[in-house]
Amino acid sequence: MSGEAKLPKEFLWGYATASYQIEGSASEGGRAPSIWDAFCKTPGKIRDGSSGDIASDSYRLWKEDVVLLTSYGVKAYRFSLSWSRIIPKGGRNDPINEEGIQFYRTLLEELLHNGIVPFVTLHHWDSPQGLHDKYGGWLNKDEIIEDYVNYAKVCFRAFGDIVQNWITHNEPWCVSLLGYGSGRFAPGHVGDTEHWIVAHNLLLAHAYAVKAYREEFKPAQGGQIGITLDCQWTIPYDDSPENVEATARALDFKLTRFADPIYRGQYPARVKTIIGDRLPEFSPEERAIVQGSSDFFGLNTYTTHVIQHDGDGDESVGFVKMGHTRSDGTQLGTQSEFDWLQTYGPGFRNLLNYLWKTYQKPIYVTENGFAVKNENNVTSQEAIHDKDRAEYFEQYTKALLQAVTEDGADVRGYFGWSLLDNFEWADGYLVRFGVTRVDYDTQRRTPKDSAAFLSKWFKDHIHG
Ligand code: PNW
Repeated sequence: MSGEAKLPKEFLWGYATASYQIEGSASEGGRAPSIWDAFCKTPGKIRDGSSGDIASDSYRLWKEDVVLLTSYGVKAYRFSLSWSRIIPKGGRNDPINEEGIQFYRTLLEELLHNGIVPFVTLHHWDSPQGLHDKYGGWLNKDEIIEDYVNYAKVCFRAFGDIVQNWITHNEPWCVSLLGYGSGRFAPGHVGDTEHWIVAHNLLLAHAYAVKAYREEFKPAQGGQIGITLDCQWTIPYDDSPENVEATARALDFKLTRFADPIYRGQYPARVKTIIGDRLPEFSPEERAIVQGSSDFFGLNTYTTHVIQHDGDGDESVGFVKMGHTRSDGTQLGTQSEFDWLQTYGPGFRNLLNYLWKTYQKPIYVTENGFAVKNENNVTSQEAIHDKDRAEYFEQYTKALLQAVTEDGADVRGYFGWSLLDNFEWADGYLVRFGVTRVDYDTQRRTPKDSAAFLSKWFKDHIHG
């Protein structure tokens, strides 16, 4: 492969997972329920009526998962901690569950032993049900900030000597909008006011946890800490002024509303104008703590959306219609199992460039992946030949390489979503994102073709 452009030697690649989606053993080892355990028990919320009670059984099979990661040749692994495994009731005066600490400590040591760099997410949606019952969870600003910061500090203390990469929250947009706006995710609230409050409180909790890390732990531990935001690239349906404006608005309502406070200290003007006084304000002290509170840009991205203005549409996304159909009637790319996801590599390249130019922070792509259409309805033997997923990764790695080596974007890592088929939230086990097939009857893991593609691609495209 000599002569061909390559990623720098230090570039990290691997896979991402999340505690509630893979661990199972929901009532084992001292763990107490999270808001997702409760949500799954509400009839009608999960499409196949399932839950994460067993999931991909990784609480028991974690060692097999590390063997799998090693066999794939990854350099890094992103996973999340279950807050209610570590502090079952969740609060700052509640007891710590040593068994939970031990579980993650052992996993971390095994990863390091195999030369795999851990990226640890503190909050990937499974906040303790105890705090939700006690004071309304993310809606209660003062309480949740204190309890979240306490939880974060427990983790920095327990693992910070061997963890150098921390992520505070995964996708505050999903937590707030889907949890407290559309109600599609836990805890299932519906409305147009709460989700702005929750988003604001997530930003503050993140910022105060980062402050605590930087002041109390970083001097000795020396790691980095940041947040992961989700964003899809947006392109206008046509060049009409209203669709061009709608495209900028779509980005503001998805991304800038989180990224601008964090990297620039303020909410975007377009969002303020539309949401008015339902958008909470930062006090000067809070603003100062939120601004500059991420050492890197953690990015989850899956697709590109074609945007049209939609005056009567959904306020929460900025009155836009999102799709994949261009004005000439063609589709952007290959359709996945999800309506919202089609393959479109060039959008990924544009997004990386946009983020690097706009925020000037090193980027880690903390999730990127594809759900092959109908993969759940075929046999394991058929599913492992996941051509559409491998082609997706082929396009996205190409875009990544171009963004880094041709355009100069500072991207330092890439995590495919996901290591394993797992519990896909409101879609239960019906939608699969894994590069590894999981047979849920036996929990047997079988590598898919896409895993082989990524292993080889990164082997060939990182400087030795
Ligand atoms: C991300 N949407 O979630 C999450 O971080 C993962 O836990 C999840 O499994 C993965 O993407 C695949 O869905 C999303 O509706 C959930 O646009 C919903 C959306 C996007 C991302």
